[in-house]
Amino acid sequence: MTPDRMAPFLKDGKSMLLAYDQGLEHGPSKDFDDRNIDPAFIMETAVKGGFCGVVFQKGIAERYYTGKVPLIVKVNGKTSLPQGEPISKQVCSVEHAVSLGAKAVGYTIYLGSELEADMLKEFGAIQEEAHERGVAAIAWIYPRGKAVQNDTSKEIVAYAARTGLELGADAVKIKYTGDSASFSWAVKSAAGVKVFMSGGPKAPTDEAFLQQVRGVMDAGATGLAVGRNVWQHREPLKMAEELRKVIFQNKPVQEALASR
Ligand code: FBP
Repeated sequence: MTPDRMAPFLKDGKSMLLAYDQGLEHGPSKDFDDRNIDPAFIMETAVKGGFCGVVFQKGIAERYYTGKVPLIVKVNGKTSLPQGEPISKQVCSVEHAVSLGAKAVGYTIYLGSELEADMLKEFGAIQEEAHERGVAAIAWIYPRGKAVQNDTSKEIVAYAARTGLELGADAVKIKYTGDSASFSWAVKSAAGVKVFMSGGPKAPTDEAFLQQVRGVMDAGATGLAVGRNVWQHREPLKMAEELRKVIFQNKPVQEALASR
């Protein structure tokens, strides 16, 4: 029986994680304003919003992690500056992530990139070390690069999910296909690996975002690992409350929105 290394991040088998590594991935001027540029604000949002975990790169974890929600440390990362086929290499050891209090490490694989072999190999070693140290290995699996035409098709998202299973990830963070029926194929393809939806840019309305989350949960996923749709929201704690209603209380979107 595979040990459930994701247990620290689960409530009744479901989860919502707050991601905050966009400062490295996209740069501060693209995603942040005067409020959410402060990592302390994100840490507070994670605690007050009832999140089951928070995702930081090591530099932010070292300075701002308060220990009040379980920590995931991203152990690879890249900036948006280089052109060409995407690659993200290790920037933090598993040992250091664990010393910061991480209960999981996160690693991004750009599936389909000409450089994917480097990331598959690096993740292989990280997964083994994470498991030796008793923490989960979460794979962000984003199909990307010249060979990838549509990164949210049913086939490619299921391929990403299945790759997580084949590589021994405890959880995968993948993009939504756009509808629950096709996303359920990805969940089936993951065959027991916990599936988290990755958020993406802020949705045009709260209802549109919550409909996606509803679709993800109806497909049998574990939950979501999102950033911008929460901390770019005018009222991040209100959005967190609505997410909790959909994810943990299984409410329809209209009911989750009813308190507005
Ligand atoms: P968002 O919900 O803000 O999209 O965050 C999820 C995430 O995976 C982050 O962890 C990461 O920084 C970002 O998306 C990467 O986005 P991109 O698709 O541009 O690589």
